[in-house]
Amino acid sequence: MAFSALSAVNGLQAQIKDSEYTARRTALAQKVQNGIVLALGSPEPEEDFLSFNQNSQFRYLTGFNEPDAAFLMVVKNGVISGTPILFVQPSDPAREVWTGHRLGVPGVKTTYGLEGRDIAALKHTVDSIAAAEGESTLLTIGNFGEASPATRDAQTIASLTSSNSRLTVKQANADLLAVRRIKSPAELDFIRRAVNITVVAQRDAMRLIEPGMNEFEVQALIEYDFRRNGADRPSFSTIVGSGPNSTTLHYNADDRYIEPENMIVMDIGASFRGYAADVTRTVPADGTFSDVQRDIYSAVRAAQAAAEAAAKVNGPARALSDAANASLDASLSKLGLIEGVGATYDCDAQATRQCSQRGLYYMHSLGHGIGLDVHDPGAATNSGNLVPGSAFTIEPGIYVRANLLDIIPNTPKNQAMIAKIRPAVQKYANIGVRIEDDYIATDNTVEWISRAPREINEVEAMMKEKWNGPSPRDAATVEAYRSTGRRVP
Ligand SMILES: [Mn+2]
Repeated sequence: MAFSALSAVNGLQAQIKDSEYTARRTALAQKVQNGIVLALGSPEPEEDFLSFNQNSQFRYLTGFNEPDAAFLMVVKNGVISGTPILFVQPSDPAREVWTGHRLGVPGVKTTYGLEGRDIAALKHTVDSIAAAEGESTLLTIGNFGEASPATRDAQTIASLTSSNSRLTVKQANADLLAVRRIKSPAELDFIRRAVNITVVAQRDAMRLIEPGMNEFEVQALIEYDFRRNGADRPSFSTIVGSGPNSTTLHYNADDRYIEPENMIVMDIGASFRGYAADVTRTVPADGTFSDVQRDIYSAVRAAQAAAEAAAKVNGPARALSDAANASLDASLSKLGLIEGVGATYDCDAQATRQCSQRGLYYMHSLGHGIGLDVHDPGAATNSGNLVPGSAFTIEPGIYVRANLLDIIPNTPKNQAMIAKIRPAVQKYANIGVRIEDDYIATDNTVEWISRAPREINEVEAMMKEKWNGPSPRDAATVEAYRSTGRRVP
């Protein structure tokens, strides 16, 4: 696969246009065919100290960023019937002293071109539309976690339908997720912005890091870079994991003092206008890879390069995982961490199942889609094809946990394996490496868009640069922020 040259991101689309929101709703209508679609926005956070974030499904469908909203449209034979309705909180100047501006019902028409109604009228509206249309299927989009107690959204749907026994409720989350798989040019621009900001933070973190520093100092710089460049927030909890913490996949306590011999995994992502980046770099605390660090790092980087080489537009995403797995098997075997290519172990104490020995060190999948969610629907690196408009990560890793040999089921086969791999596990203990990059499939190429240093010599050179304050703000990014409305005035 040929990666295209670093793309200039200048022809920025200022925002996602009304016509694109209409196209998204039209695509959903086509998918569901018939029914009343009801999407629930996120509630005002109950804890005072949390910021409001609209859920991705509602944001995708409406672009509306206030709490306690709902969206309703009637679909007949795959076509939207009438004008969709956006239910919002009323504008109340006295209350807005506390909450800030609310668009209010009249603003819905002028800002969104939808019919606006007070959220208090939701139940009445559902009942009357169901009666008038003779429609009996309510297609719901929201947070319907199956865990008990029922989520707020599930309770809302239950109360909406409690007095209307003719209404059958069907979840339509999956239908909307399917529509979200392929990103529009405007969405890809937002993703690029988020990625560019994240790359700046990775570079600055490499310049800053030195032994004796705490993980939270690195986290603070990363998140400072995010916000000062216009990111909304981190798109997930910033992971800065040093030494043993580098082997914990979702470590985010970020409060350990960094020692000279540590590897440091930095798995970070900015969110820009709602769109997520997800970029991981792993660096040696003292700025120079030791031999053991180099062994593991090179194995991970080789697996990533193998996956990249297998990435073809419209080609199967599975090919990427296959290539990475083959590369990791060869490397792990050479390092003595597994008994050989394709070797297995008993993954339960009854020895009923065999698992790849590779999985002792690499226990996650190769990648995932990125978009409004950091784990977004889309042709990721384990299923489907890399169709144009796919945005995804490739992120192999090797994590040698110090206690690995103590947590493997105790069977004869495993004991034999442990005897063979113990020296290598001890040699590489507490080294965790993940390298994660972001990619976009265009019409004719798969483009690498997260160009932070990643070869060993590049990382070492970046870490030798003297820390001299954060990188200057990028003029194009500032302009992108200025020209990108939040739609809600
Ligand atoms: Mn990721």
